[in-house]
Amino acid sequence: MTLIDMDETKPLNVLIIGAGLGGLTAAIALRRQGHSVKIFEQSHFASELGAAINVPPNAYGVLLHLGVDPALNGAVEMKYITEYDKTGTQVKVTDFASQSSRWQHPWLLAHRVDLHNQLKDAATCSEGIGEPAIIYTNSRVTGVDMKGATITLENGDVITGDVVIGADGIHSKSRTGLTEKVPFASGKSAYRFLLERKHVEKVPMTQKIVEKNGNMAFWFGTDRRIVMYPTRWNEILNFVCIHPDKRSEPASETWNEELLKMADPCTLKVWRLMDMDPISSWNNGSFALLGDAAHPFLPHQGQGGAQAMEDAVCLGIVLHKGVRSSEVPERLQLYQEIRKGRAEKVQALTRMSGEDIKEGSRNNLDKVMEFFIFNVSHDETHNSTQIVHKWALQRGPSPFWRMPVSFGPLPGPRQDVSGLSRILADTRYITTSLKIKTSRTLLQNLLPTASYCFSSPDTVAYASFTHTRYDKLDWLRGRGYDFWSFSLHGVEYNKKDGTTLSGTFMPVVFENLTDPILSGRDELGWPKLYADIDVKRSSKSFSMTSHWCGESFAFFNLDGLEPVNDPLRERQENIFVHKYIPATGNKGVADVEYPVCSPITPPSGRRFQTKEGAVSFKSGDWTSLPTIHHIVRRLEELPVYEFVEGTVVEGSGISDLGGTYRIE
Ligand SMILES: Cc1cc2nc3c(=O)[nH]c(=O)nc-3n(C[C@H](O)[C@H](O)[C@H](O)COP(=O)(O)OP(=O)(O)OC[C@H]3O[C@@H](n4cnc5c(N)ncnc54)[C@H](O)[C@@H]3O)c2cc1C
Ligand SMILES: *[C@@H]1O[C@H](CO)[C@@H](O)[C@H](O)[C@H]1NC(C)=O
Ligand SMILES: *[C@@H]1O[C@H](CO)[C@@H](O)[C@H](O)[C@H]1NC(C)=O
Ligand SMILES: *[C@@H]1O[C@H](CO)[C@@H](O)[C@H](O)[C@H]1NC(C)=O
Ligand SMILES: CC(=O)N[C@H]1CO[C@H](CO)[C@@H](O)[C@@H]1O
Repeated sequence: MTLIDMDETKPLNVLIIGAGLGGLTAAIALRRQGHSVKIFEQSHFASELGAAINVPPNAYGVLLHLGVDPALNGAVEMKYITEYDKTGTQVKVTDFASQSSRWQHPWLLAHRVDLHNQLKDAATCSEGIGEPAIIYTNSRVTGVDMKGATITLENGDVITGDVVIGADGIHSKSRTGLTEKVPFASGKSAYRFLLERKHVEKVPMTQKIVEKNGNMAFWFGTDRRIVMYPTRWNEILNFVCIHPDKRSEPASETWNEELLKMADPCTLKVWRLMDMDPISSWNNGSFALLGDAAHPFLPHQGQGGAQAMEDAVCLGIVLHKGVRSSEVPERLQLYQEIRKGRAEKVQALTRMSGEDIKEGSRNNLDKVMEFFIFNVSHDETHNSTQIVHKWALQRGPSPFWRMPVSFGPLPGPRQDVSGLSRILADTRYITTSLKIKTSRTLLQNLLPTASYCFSSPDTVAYASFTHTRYDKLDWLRGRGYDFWSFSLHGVEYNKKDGTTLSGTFMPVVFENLTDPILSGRDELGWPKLYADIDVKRSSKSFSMTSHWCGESFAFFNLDGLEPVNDPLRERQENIFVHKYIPATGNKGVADVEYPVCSPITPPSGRRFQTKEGAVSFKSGDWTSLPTIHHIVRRLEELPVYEFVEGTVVEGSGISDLGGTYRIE
């Protein structure tokens, strides 16, 4: 849905602080929307440290949507999860691949450097959708003006854009404008190192654990755990050893020592695992946080990078092509509404799944599995798309909603797809009405409640059959349709407050197109039904036959039509209809029942008139007209005391009946 004119809007100038996994993914998402993206990275190389990273299905889906496929760059599909106890005894093997049909995308294990390079390429390459993002390395950001979308660099340079994204990681500087909270030590640290698989295979004691491709292995102690998984075409093994801060030395299991001995001291690093309480707001003005800057993650579920990527794809959808600079603050607020609840929930569950195991119990991998099965079942691309769609509808002009409601409001004669009014000035019409004098007593039976009555108690009253042909309707892409109605003149509606409205009561309308039938019934409350309508017209005559599935039941004729030159006094007329919608599953009970008034200005185009005319009906029986026999029978039984006149009016410009209202 498009609420804005794409041609009129300029791309946004996006400034991203930090070229980590989150900042780069955001750059890709935003360049693909046609925006102009600049990234400011403090480090010289803007390259990742070694070690590997999980790309769970929720993140893989995001990356594929953005045209980045880590599997093409050596990321390995996780196929098995093997659990060991602390002595190295195998406890359980889960065939993970057999479960993966639950998600659209597999679970990948990527080398961080490979993934980072791939994202950097996708953000900055000259091919691809949109303008390449520009990365400024060695550009440490020291200040942010959130309202003015302005950043200050360490060297004093000041840069202003339309939006600033703080993707500067766990020790975010840009976050300090939003909160005084800072990360705290979680009590655990992690060694991370990489080994070549071929070396591990050579050692008899460790050979067994690397037999299978795509195998993720866990060793559980009470307050420590080791996670190992392969990456880069299954040739490299990534180890994470999580343990209490105070014991930053390896456990003395022999196989464990064996592995550590193999690690290259240059790649072996100790990381203090930091945590942070949720902050109350991620955004202010034209500034928003993303990734670890907004929600630092513990590593237990491989969701830190994944949530940063979900943030990034959401940002691209919220700040889609065509968004104006002035809309940025409200859209960043929407971004927070979409993302904050989920990211912080996943963060809390990650924390729980890293808790120490109680003495005597096996491990908490079942809990971990349950969490991640649930939490990776999320598709942020599609989720954000739907939410932004709904949000956009709510703030546009309010169009009519009617069935089916699943897809949003329906365009109709009174509103286009974004709720704006239609142009009806070009619509051509020909209206032919045949007025008769007939029995007031019979007509009175057609009034649905005692609040409607004839203004005169005479035994005669006037009624009209009116056929109209519309052409060049904007809302039907220039097409038209035919309809005819029956109306009772000289009717009053007596309101409960004692006042009275005068007008014409319309018991039924037949139309030969479904769309106006449905919009007219639902939006206006007009009693419309379907019928085929055939019209023959010459300069002097008019004839109409109406059919239901080939069965003719209504016949109107006029002869001797002559042009009339006296100007018509335009006077507004009240058309009364009785809106009624039955309650589902509750016969005879209405969900909705009330009187409706459509004020109408009679057509004032070229007029022709005659006194020669006839109306007749053929009601047949319930076999020939199984759905409308009772209606036609009532029309058929009306005596024509006098054919009063026939009138044809031709012109252009019609009302959309937008002034229709509920009487009470
Ligand atoms: C041991 C460990 C294991 C992990 N394993 C996984 C895993 O398997 N799967 C997973 O999804 N996540 C994992 N994570 C978490 C994941 O690494 C982070 O959540 C993710 O990197 C966050 O991305 P980011 O872009 O928000 O931040 P970062 O990747 O930290 O990037 C921030 C960037 O901003 C730059 N920067 C900082 N300050 C400034 C400044 N003032 N000016 C300019 N630039 C600045 C930094 O140099 C950096 O490049 C793990 C984390 C740890 C510690
Ligand atoms: C944004 O920050 C300003 C200045 O600190 C503050 O007054 C304002 O309340 C903040 N707005 C929101 C929406 O948080
Ligand atoms: C979209 O995500 C939110 C949480 O972020 C969730 O509450 C909602 O149910 C999701 N919608 C769908 C259709 O999955
Ligand atoms: C409605 O009837 C007219 C004939 O009067 C015909 O020209 C037109 O095509 C019909 N419209 C539809 C949608 O059948
Ligand atoms: C955000 C989210 O979906 N969190 C879910 C993660 O999994 C747990 C356990 O299944 C659910 O309770 C959370 O709602």
